[in-house]
Amino acid sequence: MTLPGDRSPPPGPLPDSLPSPLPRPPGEEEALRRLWRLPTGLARLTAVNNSVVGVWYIATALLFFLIAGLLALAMRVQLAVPENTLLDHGTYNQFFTVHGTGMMFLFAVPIVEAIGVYLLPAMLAARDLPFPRLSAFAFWAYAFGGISFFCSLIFDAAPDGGWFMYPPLTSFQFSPGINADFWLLGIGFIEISAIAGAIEIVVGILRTRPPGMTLDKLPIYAWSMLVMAGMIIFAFPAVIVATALLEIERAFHWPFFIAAKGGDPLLWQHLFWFFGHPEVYIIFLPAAGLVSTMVPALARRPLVGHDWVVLALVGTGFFSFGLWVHHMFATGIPSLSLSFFSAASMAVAVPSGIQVFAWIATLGGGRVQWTTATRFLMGFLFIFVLGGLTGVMVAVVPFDWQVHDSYFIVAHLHYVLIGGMVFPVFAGLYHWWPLLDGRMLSERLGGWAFWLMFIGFNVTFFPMHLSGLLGMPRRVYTYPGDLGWNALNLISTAGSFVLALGVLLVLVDMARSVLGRGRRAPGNPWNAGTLEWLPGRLYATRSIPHVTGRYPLWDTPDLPREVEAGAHYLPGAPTGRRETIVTAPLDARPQYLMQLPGPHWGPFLAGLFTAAHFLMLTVQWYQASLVPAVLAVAMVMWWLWGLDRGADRPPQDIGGGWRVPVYVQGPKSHSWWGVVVLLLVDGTAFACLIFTYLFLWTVSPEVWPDAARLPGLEWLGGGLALWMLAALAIGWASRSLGRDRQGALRIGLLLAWLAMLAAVLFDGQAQFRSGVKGAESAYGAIAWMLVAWQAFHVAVMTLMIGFTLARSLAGLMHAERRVTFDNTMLMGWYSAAQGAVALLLLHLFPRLAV
Ligand code: HEM
Ligand SMILES: [Cu+2]
Repeated sequence: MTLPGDRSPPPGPLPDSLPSPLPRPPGEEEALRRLWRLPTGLARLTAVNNSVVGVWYIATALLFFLIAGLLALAMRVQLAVPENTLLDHGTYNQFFTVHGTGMMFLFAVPIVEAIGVYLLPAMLAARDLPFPRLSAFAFWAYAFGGISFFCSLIFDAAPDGGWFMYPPLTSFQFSPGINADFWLLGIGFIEISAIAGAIEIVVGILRTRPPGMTLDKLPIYAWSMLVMAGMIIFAFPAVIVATALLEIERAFHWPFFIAAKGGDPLLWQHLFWFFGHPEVYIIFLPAAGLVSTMVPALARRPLVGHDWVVLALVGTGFFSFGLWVHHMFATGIPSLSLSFFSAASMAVAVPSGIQVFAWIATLGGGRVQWTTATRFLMGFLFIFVLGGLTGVMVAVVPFDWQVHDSYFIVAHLHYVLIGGMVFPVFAGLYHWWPLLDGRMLSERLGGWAFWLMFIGFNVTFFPMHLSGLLGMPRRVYTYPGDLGWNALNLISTAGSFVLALGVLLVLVDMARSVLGRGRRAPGNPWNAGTLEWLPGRLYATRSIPHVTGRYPLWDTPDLPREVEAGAHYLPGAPTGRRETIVTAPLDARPQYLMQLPGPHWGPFLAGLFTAAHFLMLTVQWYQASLVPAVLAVAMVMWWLWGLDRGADRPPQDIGGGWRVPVYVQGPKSHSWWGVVVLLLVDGTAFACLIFTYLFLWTVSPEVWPDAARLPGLEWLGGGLALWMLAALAIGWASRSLGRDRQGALRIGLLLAWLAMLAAVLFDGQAQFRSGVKGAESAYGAIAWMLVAWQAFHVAVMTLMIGFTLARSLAGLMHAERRVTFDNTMLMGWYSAAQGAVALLLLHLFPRLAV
């Protein structure tokens, strides 16, 4: 399909007609306001605007930071003096596990995503993210899930296996209560919301940029978020698979990690650290992106070495995947691979170094404004460089053996995490606060808060390097008084209270502003150059500017006024709905007008029911848990039903000589992109299962069956035929839809569904006949796991095909309105391909290798 707009010149320089000198029609702005206004009263919970959900999201993450921080204070009090009895051993274990897990999964990752949800659309001058209800759902699932996770402490049921939960310590034998299940619960939520967030961010950055913002003009923060989202897509599936395997082992005793039956606890470490190492950069890169955005604004000059910084971000994202093994130096890995990973771990310091130099050069060459944000940035640079140095030290294998699991590591990791992400985030709070409610935070209180936090931080964590070198192991709840650690520990504890006081002061400052006590901020208080400082309301900017440089507000000082006057793209709401412009991923030419969904109860309720479902699973009310599960799915379908409206309007004029359609389907649509990103996640998870299969075979080939015990090859052929049939049926349905033959479409969908169902039953029957049981050996466990994975996909397809059929029957789908069908088609083809690959692996690999 060629777009009517395609004949216009590509948006490099500003089109002649912009800024448009014409007066805007009366009522245009009021219409925008009305369409984007917030529901009031209880219905406020139905809001989906990114600028509102983003604030809730940030606030919730900060709340979890405080709770996890209070646990840290309690631990420090316990360790202040030797042989203290404030916390007993078990409680201490729960505290450090909930602290570490809470900080990593419920604070650090969510807050960087939350800031992205809030800030990205503003920086891209988009009216909202592409899937607002999805972000609202992700937020609610996270909020409810996080609260239930922390509540497990009250019932003395909190996990206690450390934040990385190594089996066998966490297996049903050694951790029989439900404590470990609570960890898996908390992680389950963050997995859901992190992935939903990653889909939003990727599609948002690649498709909802303003016209003219080609990739080389993309704000550096958006680059960092794009890399971060990409890393989530390829890293989180590993931890999803790891937690699923552990949970299944705990529930059904399938031995993935139990050595006596051919499993291997090291499998956990591989999967966990394949995720866990990139995790550190998932946290750090967005923080670096914030820094790279604040530094030019505060130094009043463009970022030095912009292209190098982009390269460093992409490079870090890429290489950090190769480094997981450095967390396993002490596990007896062959020494050649040790040296390789050791060198690689040091090499990753290079891109961080590039960024540090770029920041220093920018600050050095500019006239720096000394704000509270600047102070936090300086603090960040200082602490982060020290943390990087100790990082290079522990990348040296013999040194790592010395300090492994000592307080040196605790000191290092807090230097990197607090220096690398907490300080930039606090700088960001001070820097971007005026966007929230038009008030400044107090520079005076901010100065105090910074010095308390900076001094407190160093007094807390610097002595830990020394106590670590003196041999103090991590994760001990107390220690005898004659080892020379007493003074160091007392100093650390005192420091942690100074740090806490600094955080408290920031809270006081924020509370003052919320209560209306802060100074009113001018429109662009720091004279920054990026688009988030355009005057904006719930619908973001009045009109969407044409971008011609990296710092549009510096290039065109008059831009705020022009944009407010509606002189750029999309000054009103031509279709009478919420909408934003979708541009081409590379050259940012306008492609279509995306209609955005508005407030709805679905996301809130779906989040609530999802939480209830997981909670009931955790306390082992398996049957009852089905009720909220069904309800959650129903809520999702309810909110989806009203979407996919089709091209119910003719193409619309968005200004600048562009007339664009209001609906596209196929690979151009944002929905197609969203599903493709989801399938990348799915495919990575499947790859992790294949890795699991091969890894378990390398450690215990003796539990693999020989050909005689395998189901016959006719089971392979039959299974492949059924999956193939399913794929063909979907293709046929797609063609029928293209010709508007609804009957054939429905038959095709039903046929595809029946074929998939039959395929899974057939595969299961084959395994069943061969007599292999899941609990019998590592082979049985992974073989059945692969079947279960297909069954899960068939369950998803049942819902999707049912939904698509319902829309066909309701007359909501035809040749020019097929986005819903396309989503089902992509998922269906993927599931069939995955089913076929799993079959080939299960049937052929043992025949070839054993
Ligand atoms: C705000 C001040 C903080 C203090 C005073 C603090 C203190 C502590 C203490 C005392 C431990 C236990 C060490 C042990 O017994 O082995 C610990 C562990 C840990 N902390 Fe913090 N922490 C703070 C902030 C953070 C932040 C912001 C993060 C991450 C973003 C973080 C991540 C961790 C992790 C991952 C562990 C390891 C938990 C485990 O061993 O399973 N901490 N912290
Ligand atoms: Cu690492």
